[in-house]
Amino acid sequence: LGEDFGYDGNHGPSHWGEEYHACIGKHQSPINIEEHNVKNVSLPPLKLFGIDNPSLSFVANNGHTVMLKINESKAAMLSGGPLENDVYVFEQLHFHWGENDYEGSEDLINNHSFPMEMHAVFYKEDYKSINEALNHPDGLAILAYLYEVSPNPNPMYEPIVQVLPEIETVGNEKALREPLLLGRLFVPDTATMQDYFTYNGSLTTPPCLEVAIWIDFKDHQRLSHEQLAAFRDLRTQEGNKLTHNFRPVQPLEDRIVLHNIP
Ligand code: B30
Ligand code: ZN
Repeated sequence: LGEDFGYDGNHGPSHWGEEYHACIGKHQSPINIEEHNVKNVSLPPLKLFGIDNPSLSFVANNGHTVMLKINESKAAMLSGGPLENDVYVFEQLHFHWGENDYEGSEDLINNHSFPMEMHAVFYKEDYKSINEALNHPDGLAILAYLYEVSPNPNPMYEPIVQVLPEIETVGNEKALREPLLLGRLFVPDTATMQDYFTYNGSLTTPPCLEVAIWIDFKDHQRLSHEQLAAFRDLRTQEGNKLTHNFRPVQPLEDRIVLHNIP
């Protein structure tokens, strides 16, 4: 809360590097993933644990996104795939969106933007807390989900969308009315969970630390226009509508994006 960054004008992404030097680094996120430029690999299975227990959770408006956290600690864990035998603990999930249904995702696929992207942020268990994990290049693993517009609302997201009007003001938080099954948000389709892109990058917001192993699922989730539009009514610290909160893509530099073939 209260970080001095935004998505427009003097505080916009092109100015972040003035205050946060890591933002002009060479391994930044997001990126444009060119499918003809990826390296196909076959990694060990990516595994999620603990996601079948319903968890009490709350959503908060921090002025740059809406963030969902779970009341219990260690509600979900991630391992396998590019993480090998390391275990990562769920910390929070949040969303990035645009002012219309044609933009809003942070990572692009073949230069194509999607109207929304969800980030599920996990920290490496060995580092004990997210704050300590931010000091290490393998500190975070972030699952990225891309959305498409669909004619019908996605019922899995209704518990979140329905409380958005109650957290329009920065600093507001609201418990979800019902316990949430994280597994329903994370793996709607187990069959496609092993089909993803992975690369090393950064936080997409200041301080832009280069500490994240990104895992972008190829399969897309769906939300209706009305569900997407509800996010655009949230307010920033200054009281303006948070109509968009995606960072433009950053140079790939010397990195190689891997595509895991299931
Ligand atoms: S992202 O997934 O790359 N967009 C952080 C984690 C993931 C991403 C961006 C940032 C992060 O942990 N930042 C430092 C902690 N934050 C929390 C936050 O993200 O919201 C700082 C804070 O308040 O206290 Cu602003
Ligand atoms: Zn994010």
